[in-house]
Amino acid sequence: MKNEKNKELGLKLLKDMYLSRKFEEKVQHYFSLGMIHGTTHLSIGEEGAAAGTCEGLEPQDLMYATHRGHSQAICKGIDINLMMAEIFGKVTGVCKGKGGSMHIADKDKGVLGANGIVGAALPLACGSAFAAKRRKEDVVTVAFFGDGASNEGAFHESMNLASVWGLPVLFVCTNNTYGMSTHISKVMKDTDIAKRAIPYGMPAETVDGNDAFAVRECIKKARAYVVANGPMLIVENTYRISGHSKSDGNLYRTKQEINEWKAKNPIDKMRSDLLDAGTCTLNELDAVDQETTELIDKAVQFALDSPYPELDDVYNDVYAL
Ligand SMILES: Cc1ncc(C[n+]2csc(CCOP(=O)(O)OP(=O)(O)O)c2C)c(N)n1
Ligand SMILES: [Mg+2]
Repeated sequence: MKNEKNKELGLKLLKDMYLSRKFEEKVQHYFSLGMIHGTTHLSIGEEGAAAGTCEGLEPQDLMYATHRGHSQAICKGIDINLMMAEIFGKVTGVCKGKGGSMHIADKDKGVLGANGIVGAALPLACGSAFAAKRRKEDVVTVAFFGDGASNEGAFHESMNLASVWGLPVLFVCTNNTYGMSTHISKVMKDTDIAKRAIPYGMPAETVDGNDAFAVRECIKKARAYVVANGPMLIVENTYRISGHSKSDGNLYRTKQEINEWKAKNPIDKMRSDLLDAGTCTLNELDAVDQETTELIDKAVQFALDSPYPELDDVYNDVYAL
């Protein structure tokens, strides 16, 4: 791992993960002050999965994020100022402040939308992948979803359709082992989610979602397969350190479990991997830490300084009344 290329990639992955983490820490802070409305779902602890996946894609690729999609959208390249303003409901937001945390979208960056409906990314991804196939474009669509979503009908219908039609969809499961307060083992007889690809004649790969390098490598290979052959399922094993949503007493899991996963969190892992391999110095890693703190502070300031939309604007961009 000691060459320049890995250094550049490692620092990029680290930057993506720091931006995601610090963005969400600010969201949590301003939410607790009552300055952000609605609800939010944080992905603290899952940043390796988002960063590794997005870095394994090509810029023209498309994706649908989940309800826990801040890190997925940031890593795909949405401007953090515009995203922060969106979550604050400001007119400068990437969706003019009308979408908020669970409806972040930016077509120019290939983010076709986050979604509050669990599992909604999968059928939508079949649609954009169908379009890309018809147009013979070199474009893959990623459908992000959680372990819980893989128990839904939409998951199975989409896997079946994508497989039968040979659609260029990369089904990416962020397996954080919980659906709200329910542990995966209570709702799945066999918790090996990758096996769910077998009946659809689709290949699958399971990867350590806290190892951003490994995820990126896995996604790069999977992308090449998908463009040439059709859909594939990737299961990225990770852990949600943050609570499920705005209020979570963590009554369904132990402090010990959370602490064990905190110790394995993807940012610290990347830092120690880069240090141990001699790829980066401590100063280089700390510089990324510092730079991302400043970038997120600026994003917060941009959001705070931006105005709210005018009341007259409320019915604009509304497609169904
Ligand atoms: C169709 C649907 N059913 C239920 C919900 C309520 N809900 C919101 S998040 C969630 C858990 C989803 O678990 P998982 O897919 O593992 O994603 P995670 O929250 O762990 O990221 C549920 C059941 C919903 N939003 N949409
Ligand atoms: Mg889950």
